[in-house]
Amino acid sequence: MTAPIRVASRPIAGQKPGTSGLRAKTRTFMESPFLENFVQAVWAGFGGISGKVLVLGGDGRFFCDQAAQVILRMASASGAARVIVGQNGLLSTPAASNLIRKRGADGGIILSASHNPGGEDRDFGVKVNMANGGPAPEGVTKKIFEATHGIDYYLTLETQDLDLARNGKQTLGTTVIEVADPVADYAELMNQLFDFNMIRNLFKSGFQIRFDAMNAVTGPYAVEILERQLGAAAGSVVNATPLPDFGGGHPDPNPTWARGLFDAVFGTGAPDFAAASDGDGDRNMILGRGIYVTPSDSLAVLAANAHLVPGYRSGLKGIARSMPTSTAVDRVAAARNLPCYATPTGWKYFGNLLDAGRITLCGEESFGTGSDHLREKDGLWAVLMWLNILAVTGKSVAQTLQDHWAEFGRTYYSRHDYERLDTATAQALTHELQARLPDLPGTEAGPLRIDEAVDFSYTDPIDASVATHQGIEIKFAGDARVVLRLSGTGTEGATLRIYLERYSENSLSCDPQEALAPVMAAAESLTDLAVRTGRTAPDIIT
Ligand code: VG1
Ligand code: CO
Repeated sequence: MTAPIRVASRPIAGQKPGTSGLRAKTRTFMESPFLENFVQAVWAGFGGISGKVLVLGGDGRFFCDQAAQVILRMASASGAARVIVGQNGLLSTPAASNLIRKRGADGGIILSASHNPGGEDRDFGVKVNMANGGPAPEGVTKKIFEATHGIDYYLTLETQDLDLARNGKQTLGTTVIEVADPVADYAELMNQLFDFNMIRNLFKSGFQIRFDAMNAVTGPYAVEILERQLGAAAGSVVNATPLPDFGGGHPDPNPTWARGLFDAVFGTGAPDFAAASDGDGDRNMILGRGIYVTPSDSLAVLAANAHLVPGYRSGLKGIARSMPTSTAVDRVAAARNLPCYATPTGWKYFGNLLDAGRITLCGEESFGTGSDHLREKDGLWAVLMWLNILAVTGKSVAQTLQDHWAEFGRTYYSRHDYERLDTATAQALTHELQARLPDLPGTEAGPLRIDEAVDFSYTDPIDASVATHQGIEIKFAGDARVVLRLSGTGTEGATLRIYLERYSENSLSCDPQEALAPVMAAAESLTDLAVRTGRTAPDIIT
């Protein structure tokens, strides 16, 4: 048996407080002891891991395999009783969340930088999840953050790498390492929530789907569930093999990075339904023949139709959205008399509401949708929700949206991202705007009049914890709104996100960017963006 060894170490820089993990350049992670120190700090965040059960997996990006071995040795050295690892180190974020919950584990580690590109010169990340299957809350990330600064050693073993291709149990020191099929338990959960027979019949009737796994982790899940179990035509799932560099692309399901799929639904021979997921499988983009569904509209449509799906037949307890997500879902909640919460950006804020049974459904404008079945957003789940609903109603995606807008009105929505900005410039811009907020109501911003201007803060209704400075929200007369916030997940400079929204009772039926032009003009006049950043157009529009 191998005895733990203590390796002298030094504190690390780069950990942002507040994020439920750590994202950095892959090369930074590869430079020992960067990863080791963060992992040792994570053990501190868990209050030690002696005798505990952990789940470990990743999205298969470059360095995942080596990082998994480092973490297994460290888990054993610190006395973990058992680590459940996805075969070949693979687990999508939702599958990891499911395993943690199903196996009653004390927590988990997911090796992924999500939608950020992978490779030796790109990004890597370590996400930390708790016993409820959800991202670590602020209290724990704070502990981890503090530990990264004080650390002066880490514990590991001197052993050979384990064979993670072989399912079953092995031992490492006194720790049981259980290599598990990454797909099986997740597929079983989907079988419980959805009417697989009905979806099977939909495909039998000739309904065509194209699912783009973007060379990332959802490939094996989508092939098993959509093609093998539900009978979608072979080849419906494209880019299905997880690659260390995701084929050189950004595994980010949006109109820019999933351009091919986007173009396919607007071209000849378009499938009835198309969808894509991100690096770690927690995001989804939904498309239909000739139509792109904004994530905010998708959440609203799912909320309005969830009762058609077996897992949600008894109705929803409540709904939550991140504050920058459009208010489309609020209108559904109001019509159905359901509580509706607006939380800060990031899935961790939904955890308490889900655990307390206050909400059933939640989502973010950033292609994230989920429910109380897990404590992470879930890409394939959203796809199956849509398929189950379409199988019941017999409508197309386009018709579903038309009908939704006819009933609830249409909330035009778009997010403009300005990436790799000079950090000081971006911070100065937001700080100055924050300082001006009290004076803004009643004044004009470009073509619009400001009604309300707030620096969003959130008090958790369950534990009363407070999160401040979660985005600048400016509401205009005429049911329009702009939100500005700086990204917490970028790894280069600063990313400014501008969220634009405008409601119309009787659908303006024109291009969303046209409908939102006055809101963008107002944002420009409030920020002097072009002059200050030298940018005249966003890098990404979703
Ligand atoms: C982005 C999204 C946010 C999401 C987060 C993690 O954060 O805007 O809604 O929860 O990514 O998603 P930010 O701080 O860059 O805006 V994932 O798929 O990377 O776990
Ligand atoms: Co993700």
